[in-house]
Amino acid sequence: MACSSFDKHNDKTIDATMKNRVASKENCCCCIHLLSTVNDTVMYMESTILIIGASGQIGIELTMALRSKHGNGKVIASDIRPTSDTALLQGPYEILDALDKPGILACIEKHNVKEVYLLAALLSATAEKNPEFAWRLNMEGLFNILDLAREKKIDKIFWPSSIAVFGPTTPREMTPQRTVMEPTTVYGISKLAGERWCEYYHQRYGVDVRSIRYPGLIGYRSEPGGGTTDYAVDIFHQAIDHGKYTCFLKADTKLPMMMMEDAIRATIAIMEAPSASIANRSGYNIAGCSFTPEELAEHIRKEIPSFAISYEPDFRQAIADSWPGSIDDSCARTDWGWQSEYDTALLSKTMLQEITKKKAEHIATPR
Ligand code: AKB
Repeated sequence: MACSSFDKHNDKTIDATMKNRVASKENCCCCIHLLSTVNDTVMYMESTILIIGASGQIGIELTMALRSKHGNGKVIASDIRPTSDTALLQGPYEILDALDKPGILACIEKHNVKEVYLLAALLSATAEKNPEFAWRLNMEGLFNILDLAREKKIDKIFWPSSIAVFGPTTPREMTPQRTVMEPTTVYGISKLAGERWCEYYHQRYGVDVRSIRYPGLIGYRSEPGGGTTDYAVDIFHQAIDHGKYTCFLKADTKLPMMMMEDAIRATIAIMEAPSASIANRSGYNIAGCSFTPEELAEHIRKEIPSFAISYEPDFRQAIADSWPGSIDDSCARTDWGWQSEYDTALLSKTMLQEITKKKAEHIATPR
């Protein structure tokens, strides 16, 4: 929702005080208008939010959520390739490479962007196949945005971290916010380094950057892309389509997971929290639920009794084995009021219901 004074300004009638305050930037309680004069007429442009990597698993849902909150025109979705996704095309869509700083700056200036959600990254499994590029994308992409904030081109950044910052020497259960962190994957190393840089840019340059250590994210609207936790989305599609699933992790591999609705709520909540309440400028632990493939299969059997699961662990098993089984998120709860809503039973039920509904709609309206 735009701030109430926006309506006042919306008809382009700017009062005398406003006119006197003409400068390049105007702070208007919760939104910022870019002001300039053309032939003595004050022009303004409402500030916008930019999502880089909007076509990914989180990006699509975050774009939808932020657009329904602020309006379609206020949220610029962007990704490296054109999209045919109708949700992303409800508002502005830009082709943007996270590694192209001049391109990002041009987009920021064009749309008067003040907040950036940087989601473009290679996830754990894909990153292991191309470590050099993963390191480059995950780190250079972050520096581009941190530097734009340091240069005062933008005011606020969201950057996702992950449970991958932890490693085999980390306490596995109820992993604390601050603990031993020796990640063994290139993705985890890039996220841990990124967290330290976020903290550094905040301490040294006052950059307002906020971050969450996402667990595995489970959603029905968008596909995951290249993570170790992806099985927990695919399993629902295979259960509905074929009644069986072959899992690339072992039956007893417990990992922290979270329903996408919870993850989006957490992301928006941390970004809306007063700056003073964000005591931690690296990444916050947040917990949803934890389960093993076998436990998830049991939940699926409550709806599809004949569902069968088999196990063929691959290289992703070693990644999963290096990660925690459950997370202590008390700092996020205390600092900005985080509270998850989905346990494994509700997650499983919602996934089965919504995917079934989506598939039925797709059959009813073939493209
Ligand atoms: C992955 O599996 O790589 C991601 C993550 C836990 O960050 N879902």
